[in-house]
Amino acid sequence: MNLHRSRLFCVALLFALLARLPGAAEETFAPRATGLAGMLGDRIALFLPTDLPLDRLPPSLCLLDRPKPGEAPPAAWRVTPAFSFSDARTRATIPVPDGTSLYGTGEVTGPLLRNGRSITLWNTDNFNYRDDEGRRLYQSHPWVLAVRTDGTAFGVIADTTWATKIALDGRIEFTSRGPSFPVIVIERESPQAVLRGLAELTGRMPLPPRWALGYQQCRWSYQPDARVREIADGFRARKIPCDVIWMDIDYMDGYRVFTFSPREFPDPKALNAYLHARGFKSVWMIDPGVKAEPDYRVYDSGTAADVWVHDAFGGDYHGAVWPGECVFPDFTRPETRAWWAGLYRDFMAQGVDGVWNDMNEPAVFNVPGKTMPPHNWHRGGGGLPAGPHARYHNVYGLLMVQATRVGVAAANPDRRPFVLTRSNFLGGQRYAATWTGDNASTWEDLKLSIPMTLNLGLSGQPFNGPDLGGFAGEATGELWAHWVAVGAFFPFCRGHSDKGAPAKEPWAFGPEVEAAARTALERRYRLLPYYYTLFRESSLDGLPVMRPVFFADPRDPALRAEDHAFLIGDDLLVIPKWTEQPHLPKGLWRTVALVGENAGTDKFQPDLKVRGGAIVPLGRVVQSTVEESLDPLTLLVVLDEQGRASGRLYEDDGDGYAYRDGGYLLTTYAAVRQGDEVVVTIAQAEGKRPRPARRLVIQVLTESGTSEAEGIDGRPVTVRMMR
Ligand code: NBV
Repeated sequence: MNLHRSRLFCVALLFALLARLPGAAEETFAPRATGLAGMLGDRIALFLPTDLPLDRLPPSLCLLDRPKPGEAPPAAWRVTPAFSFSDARTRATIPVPDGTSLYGTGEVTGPLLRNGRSITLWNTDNFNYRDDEGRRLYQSHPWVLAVRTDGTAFGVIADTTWATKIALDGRIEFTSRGPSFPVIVIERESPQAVLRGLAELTGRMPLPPRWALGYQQCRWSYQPDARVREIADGFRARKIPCDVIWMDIDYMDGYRVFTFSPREFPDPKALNAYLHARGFKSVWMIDPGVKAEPDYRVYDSGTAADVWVHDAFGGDYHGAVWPGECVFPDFTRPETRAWWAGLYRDFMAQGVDGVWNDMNEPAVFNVPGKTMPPHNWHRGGGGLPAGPHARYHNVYGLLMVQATRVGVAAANPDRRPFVLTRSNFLGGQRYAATWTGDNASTWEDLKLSIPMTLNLGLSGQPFNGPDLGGFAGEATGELWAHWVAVGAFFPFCRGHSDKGAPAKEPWAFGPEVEAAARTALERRYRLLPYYYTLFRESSLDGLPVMRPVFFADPRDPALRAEDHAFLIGDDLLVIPKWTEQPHLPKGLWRTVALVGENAGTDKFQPDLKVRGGAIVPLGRVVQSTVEESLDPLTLLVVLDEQGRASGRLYEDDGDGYAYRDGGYLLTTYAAVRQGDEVVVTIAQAEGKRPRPARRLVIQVLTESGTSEAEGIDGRPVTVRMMR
């Protein structure tokens, strides 16, 4: 009874607060002193307002560990937040020196440089990025990366899950609808070092299976199963590389999650076996909304385990999604997460390779705000306090994919899970990859997809990308070809389409576009050894795979706002065909051709350049990552001014966990010019995996062309340079 009354009181209070908040005019904020300030690690400081003592700190959903502040920040500490409070909003303001460039803030739309922008953190099912022009999307990252004019940088986390506005006009300001929150500042010598700090605090992306780096084909409406087979066969018949076919909601029985349509997908195991036999993997969608229908096993078992989110009055909340009236798992409860994880056992046993969690903002049809009411009630547990949906809304997706990942991992303990999520929160890279939701087949969204992907990477989420070709609407062949040509370089590389839209498979637009797609994807497949090496590094240091060009020289002001050209790792520069006067890093960069293309004359393919001083490992063109691609292994060498270069190649089983016990091979190759020759040797090798007996092809790119030699991997190879 008491519990019920206190809940009603909370809800009433919440209503009162929420009623005052939307569109509130300028208010005066009462300043609050900083209470505790203490160091959390190497140049990382925690700041708390006076009304938030350390022992009252709520558990953090983005941080790996509960903060344990040590000594006070040094006297010379440069970035200190000012806390204030007014009208039930809490605020932290962080001064920013003139000329500082601001980034991060997650996946929202807009240019790479976030200065002058205002962003709302309130996860929203935002079809076509229509609400607020996409300044509020499916995920929340209360995080800003700031790069000063001298190239030094700092990053700020506002550790709150409540609806929050980030204002970036001349200062960084987080204004939250929730209670006081901690602020964490990372102060380091470069943006890269700040991102390493972010990973120290919030964790890294676990190494994905190698197949997840291949091209992936999706469409809402691949049904029945025969259509899925036809699409898969279409790739192999046309020799367009592809690793994964995706199953959208169409496979379910009346959109009931964890079921298969008896009419259209009667034998998912056989379908998966068909795909596997042809070198494909399959990823299948699971939404959070569970049809509220007695005798449906998921509903019955969830009801028996008492897992559903409650409404303000303590009953199960009901809302409409695809299957009709649904209930929603309360993922704040450990019991719910365990129940949810358990559902994947039988599901994965059908031969499912990966899981796609959609609609997990959570999206609800025909209600204001397109989500459940803010006064719904989550019961928490395991250290998470009970609280209203307003508190847990932004982490609903994160908690869902945390449970999904556990379930997928437990179902196949010898395989690395692959989970894709639409909704997530800062730190969510620990559980799932992501994509940028329902974009449109427009030039505007193609261009936007680059800064969006980059800023997600600068917010700790390296494994992401847009729907290539655009989800909604009709794509012209021209647009689709340009999109796949540049999209072949995104970390997550998947073509997708809305149900009602005309076909968007690579062959849907005629021979010219099909050929462009083949070239684009063959380029990606040749580069997969380089990508896999970068993914492995990212799983250790948290740096993005796709990087803004200013990473090449954080002191060069000209690079700070480049929206179109980007880097893959440190060594590969991608310059989309359609970009005008891009700002490119200085120094030596040489154009490369990977599959005989001529980016200078090609209509679609971006210009690709390799950094002077780099060695980039390449594989053969294969149709999927199931095929062996590293015999021969090709090393692309571009010498620096001193006639030297080096680069790394990471190899392991491509799946499973043997790599954790040393079952990998990390080779550092080095090249040195000696007179008319370049000698390539192994400078360092690490790991217990034996070096495969294989051929090595060395290609040294110079101003006057490419000099080539062949040898055996593990032995020095000498290349005679052309005169
Ligand atoms: O499941 C259907 C779609 C899916 O294809 C898309 O990728 C998601 O972002 N889903 C949204 C639900 C309906 C969108 C209109």
